[in-house]
Amino acid sequence: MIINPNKLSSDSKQIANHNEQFDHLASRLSKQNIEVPSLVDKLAAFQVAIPSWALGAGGTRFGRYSYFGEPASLEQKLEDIGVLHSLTRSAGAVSLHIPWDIPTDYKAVKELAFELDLRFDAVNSNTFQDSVGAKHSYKFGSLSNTSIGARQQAIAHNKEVIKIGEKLGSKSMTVWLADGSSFPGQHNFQTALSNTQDSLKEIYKSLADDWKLFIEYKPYEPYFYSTVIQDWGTSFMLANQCGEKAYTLVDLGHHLPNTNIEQIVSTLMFKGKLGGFHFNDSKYGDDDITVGSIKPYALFLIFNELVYGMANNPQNPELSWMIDASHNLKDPLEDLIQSLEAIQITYAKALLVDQDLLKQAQKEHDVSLCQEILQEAYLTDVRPLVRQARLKLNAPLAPLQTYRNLGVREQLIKERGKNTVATGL
Ligand SMILES: [Mn+2]
Repeated sequence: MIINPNKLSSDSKQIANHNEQFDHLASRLSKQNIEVPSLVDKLAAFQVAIPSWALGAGGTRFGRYSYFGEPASLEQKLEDIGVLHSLTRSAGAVSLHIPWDIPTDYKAVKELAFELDLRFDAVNSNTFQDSVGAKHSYKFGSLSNTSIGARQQAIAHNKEVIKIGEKLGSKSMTVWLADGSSFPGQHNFQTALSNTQDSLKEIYKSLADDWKLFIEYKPYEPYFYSTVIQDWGTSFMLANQCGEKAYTLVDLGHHLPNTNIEQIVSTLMFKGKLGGFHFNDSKYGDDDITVGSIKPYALFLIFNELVYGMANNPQNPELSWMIDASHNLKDPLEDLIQSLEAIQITYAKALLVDQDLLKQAQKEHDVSLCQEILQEAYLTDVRPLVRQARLKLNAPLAPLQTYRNLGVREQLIKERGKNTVATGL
């Protein structure tokens, strides 16, 4: 399904309302010496990749409920992302998961992506489940396994993923290693880490000069006692061991409760080693729920460090942004629209922080003023800025409402039926 661009324009009443709100905010911000047009340009340019596994119903350990009309093929997944992108103009990339989404016809897939104005962001390898007919099992690990056969099979898979990405025009691969142990004594920590390091170095050899390797970390799950790449320090160490094309990837949900994620982001950017960033939100753990739905102020503080790093750390590369969420209750497309909205809103708030004034207040140890500066930005209703960016890109002012008005899900069900199931967990 491809939305007719003529159906995306907002009505004159909506536009008049928006103009009034935008003019009011823009004149207020201009008085604070904020360059509103360049801020709107930054918002318009911000693009987030959608993973190919986020378009169907997600499951929990206990069950999975369909939304109907789920994409049954890679082409249909691209079309769904195309719908998101035309509604928001901020989802202009796709992150493929291998082996769930191996293209059968590369030329056709690339042409479709081009037509939908989508580029291929990082490709993702999977050694957290066994593929059909595989010689070795990953039950006791992949890149860290004590069995050399399992390790070699996992290395070969990662190299294959790079090859697939190259054919599509991707420039990076993300490794999230599920390896770990569920019981004390099960792993020799040093052996597991050493095997992982050697395996990653071997994979790294296959990277072209203009490619990046992202190493994602997570402190727990799927195993209960230990994870081989448990935290940013381990990921950072492994990335350094691999070389300058290897980076750490931060996923918001992959931290223990109350971790100061903004400080992690800041440290990594200072060292030029933050390569990728996965958005989601959580209450208890890796809940993978809608961005900004639980801890919007924490997200703002993280974005504040990202914005600071993007402006002050030329040693850090441009980041690969992706939404890594799972949809158990909401229509996945509606949920992703809400996440994209939350990302843009929070980015806009972070761009409002008066960094010069903050630096001065920090120098003078004016702790109260430091807090006031952050709160001033956070409490500003920036939605007119986000809408202005959309207007500039010919996207509807209210994407979710437009999605519903156009009856997108109903049409997808009509086209695809009720029984399609998207690949994924
Ligand atoms: Mn992730």
